[in-house]
Amino acid sequence: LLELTDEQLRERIATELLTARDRTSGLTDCVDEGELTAQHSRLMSPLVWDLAHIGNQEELWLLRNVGGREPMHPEIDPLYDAFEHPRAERPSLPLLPPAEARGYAHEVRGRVLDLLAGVELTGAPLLEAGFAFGLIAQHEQQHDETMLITHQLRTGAPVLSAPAPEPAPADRLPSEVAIPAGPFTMGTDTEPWALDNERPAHQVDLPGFAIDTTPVSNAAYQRFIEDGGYQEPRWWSPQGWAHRMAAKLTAPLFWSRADGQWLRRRFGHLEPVPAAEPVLHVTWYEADAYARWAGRRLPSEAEWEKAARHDPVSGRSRRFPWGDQPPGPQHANLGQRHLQPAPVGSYPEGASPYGVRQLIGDVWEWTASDFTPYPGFRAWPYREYSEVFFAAPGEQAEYKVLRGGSFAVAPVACRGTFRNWDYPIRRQIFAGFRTARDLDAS
Ligand code: AVJ
Ligand code: FE
Repeated sequence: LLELTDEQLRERIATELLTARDRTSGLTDCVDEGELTAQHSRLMSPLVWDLAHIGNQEELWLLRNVGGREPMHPEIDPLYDAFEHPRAERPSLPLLPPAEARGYAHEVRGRVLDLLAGVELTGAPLLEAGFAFGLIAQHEQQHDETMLITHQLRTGAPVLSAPAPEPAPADRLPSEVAIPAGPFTMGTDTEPWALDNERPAHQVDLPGFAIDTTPVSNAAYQRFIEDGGYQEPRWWSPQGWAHRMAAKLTAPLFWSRADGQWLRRRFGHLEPVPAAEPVLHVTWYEADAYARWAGRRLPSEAEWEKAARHDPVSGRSRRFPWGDQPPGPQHANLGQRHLQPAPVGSYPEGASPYGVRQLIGDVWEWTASDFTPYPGFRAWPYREYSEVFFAAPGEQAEYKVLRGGSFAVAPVACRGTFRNWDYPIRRQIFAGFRTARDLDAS
């Protein structure tokens, strides 16, 4: 982005906005009005809420804050403020009906494209390298992932389809990669569209560790199940065991057992659980228990980022595991090209300098870390993006960090520094994990 001419930057912004809107339409045009306004799970908003919220945030940040325009429909703002109404409440709000919600988002977009044609993309910090536009393209794509989660929770005949990923190459991979002790640069000052919680860049010195070459597969996870992993409190943290009992967890979400084999429901299709795919739809507690059972642990997010970005030859941190070039289909399973993760060992061209694979794309990876601010963090451009999710001083953190992005994450909303977070009990999200261990401890 920093090397683009002004005209190229405007084109890039327009393309990212269009890409996001195409995806939003694809996720909302395939179901009828009843399905758009229904709540498919208490954990999720009706799809029609996400649709108008996308338009409302775009109006707020681009038309009002950047463009100085008057509010279009000030009376609807509170309905689409995520902090005023928790998800469970949203279906009972007087939401814009589907046609109005679509019309509103469409009208905002038309005005935003007019604004983009005339606005200076520098000067004010909000406009530097088109940041506010990048924020809004990422925001829409994040809600597209949220809507895809709603689709996965919905029951009924399938409405989405996509080709399956290719089988993984047949090369033999070591199960883990050693990352020697030493400092690396975590976070960023230079990524133009990085969000506040990815900043600032800072040095972190880590002891040596080893990390799995690939995410944990369904086959490996089934061994944990078959070994009685869900029946053995010793593998679980106390909170994890309490949750496992209360929620009666016995397998990943969407799995069922029939005729001695594991099946899963995926976007309306019932199919055998593919052994070679990364495990998906597990809580942090299950990931943590699996790791202990395997004699290992979850990586910290600093370890994850060092494995993903540190180039031991140059000593610098890359934007992505494979280098600084934006993600292509040869690097990673991103952007909902597929509706599932690719088999473990896929994407050799996306490997990090240390040879770790599939760090970007496929499944969000739970890390051991709580969601906390980096030293020198400044909330930008609003406290509600990240800051309100950090624990208050002296309080126990509520959120765990996930890294890397899933098959449902768009390239614009994904990079080696990107941080996601959620409650450790969540598993409708597209989350899996990989494990690690201390190097010195054998
Ligand atoms: C970063 C994925 C946790 O969906 O709650 C969307 C992104 N922030 N609208 C979320 C977000 C405001 C956020 N996550
Ligand atoms: Fe939002």
